[in-house]
Amino acid sequence: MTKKKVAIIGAGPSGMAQLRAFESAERNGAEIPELVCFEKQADWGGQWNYTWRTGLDEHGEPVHSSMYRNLWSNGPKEALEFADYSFDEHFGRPISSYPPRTVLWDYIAGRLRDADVRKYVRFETVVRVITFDDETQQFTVMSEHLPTGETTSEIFDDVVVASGHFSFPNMPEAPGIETFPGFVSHAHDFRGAEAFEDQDVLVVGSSYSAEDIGSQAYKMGAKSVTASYRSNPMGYDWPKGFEERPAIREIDGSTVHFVDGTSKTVDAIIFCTGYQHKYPFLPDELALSGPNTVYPAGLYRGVVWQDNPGVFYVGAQDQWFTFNMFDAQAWVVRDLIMGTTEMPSADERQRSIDEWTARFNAVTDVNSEIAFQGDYVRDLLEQTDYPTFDIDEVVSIFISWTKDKQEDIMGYRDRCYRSVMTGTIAAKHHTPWMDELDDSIERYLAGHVNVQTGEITLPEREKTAAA
Ligand code: FAD
Ligand code: NA7
Repeated sequence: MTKKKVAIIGAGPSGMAQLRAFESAERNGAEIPELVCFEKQADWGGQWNYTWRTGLDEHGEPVHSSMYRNLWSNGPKEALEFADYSFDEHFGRPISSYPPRTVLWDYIAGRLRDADVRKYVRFETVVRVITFDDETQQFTVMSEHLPTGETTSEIFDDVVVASGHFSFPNMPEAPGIETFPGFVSHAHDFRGAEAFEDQDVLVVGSSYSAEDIGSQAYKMGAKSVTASYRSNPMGYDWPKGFEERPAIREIDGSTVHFVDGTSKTVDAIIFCTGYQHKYPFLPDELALSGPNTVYPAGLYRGVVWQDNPGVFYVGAQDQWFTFNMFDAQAWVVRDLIMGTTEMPSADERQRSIDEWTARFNAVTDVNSEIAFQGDYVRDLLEQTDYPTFDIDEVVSIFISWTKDKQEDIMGYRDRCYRSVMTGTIAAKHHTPWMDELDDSIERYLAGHVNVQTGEITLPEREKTAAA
């Protein structure tokens, strides 16, 4: 019998989880399908593989990453830790609860370093078109190798879509914006706030990006930061110079008028208005669409495309849980593809979708949404052999984290949590987040702070450079 052939689109954390899931089955003696993972960037890590470019990359391809230079984890690492590869195992000692991007990239990549799965990834290769043949029940995947422009068409039995959904901006209209003489951008193209020093900055939106890009601007010395909300303010106890206003009514030159009758003159406007589900390589009957939610419509167990169970999505949800949820999903997808778990009938899948949709519709607030996602992950873990972990503890970490932010929005990243996987208590970082302007892994892992003198021991390489 010929081996099944599986296409994985994207080698971000979700695609990497899928590779790890198959590799773990192989390590346990199973014969795994033939795998091809297509990744349009030159390295893996998805959003965590930062690129300085905005707009189009060196190949004229839209830049995938919405990441920025100075990003530090916006949630405690103890909530995203892999159950099969702890932070202790990777770093050999406790690290803080909110590491910068470079450190998280190192952790994600570190898990696969000895796993021999890189051979499955075709880097700098973008998937352009996928079609499904009703007769053969197979997919044709057309891809392009970006450096050479060479195109290839191949047949696959299953397709795992792991291309992320924080890449295509949702960019609304604002009346009069065409007269605005300052800087206008979307969070997707934001790479750093240093240029906002002494400027009046407006961020539009009231979710993670508005909160963090506004905070970055404040940290880098903006004269003022204003956040404009459509539905509800973030409501944090913002420092002086940081305030929230309701929706924009109109923009007149540099002056932004809000619906409450107030106005503010600003130098820069950054739309932090979220992203679209967009899968330009898929025909519309296979492409997920709709709002960014914890239970997107049309997916059995959040991963199987109900109308074509040869298409799987990993990481398509709005995310409280991230890396360990992608793992749980990838393990379940692996079992369904390999037939270790039988694919339920369309009716059974629909019954499950209806049941979970009803539960999702009963979600009323942040805490119940976190608990909902916890229950969802628990349900996945019950289906597969991914190492189980204490979901209730992760849910309570998320709830404490939301309280930490209410108490100190500029200082919450200095707090420490206990690992659900190993019990290790996070180390206190040597420098408060607000004062730390260097987010390199070398600086992050550098020695320790002398509590008497406040002196930080730097690694040899930096000592030499400084001499
Ligand atoms: P992505 O990371 O987006 O990776 C998708 C991959 O698919 C990319 O490598 C891309 O190049 C590739 N790809 C896309 N289209 C194609 C194609 N057609 N052909 C070939 N390859 C393709 N999560 C946290 O847990 N903590 C945080 O602090 C945090 N901060 C974030 C900050 C920002 C600015 C953003 C945007 C997200 C943040 N997230 C955070 C959430 C983040 O999305 C997840 O951590 C994670 O990166 C999602 O992984 P993914 O693999 O699903 O998608
Ligand atoms: P989100 O979490 O999807 O939030 C989008 C925000 O944009 C949200 O506050 C929306 O307000 C707001 N929005 C959307 N459309 C508009 C318009 N037309 N006008 C004003 N405001 C609008 O996206 P983020 O970028 O913050 O976060 C996505 C991921 O990136 C996340 O995982 C982070 O880790 C990083 P609403 O509340 O719906 O009225």
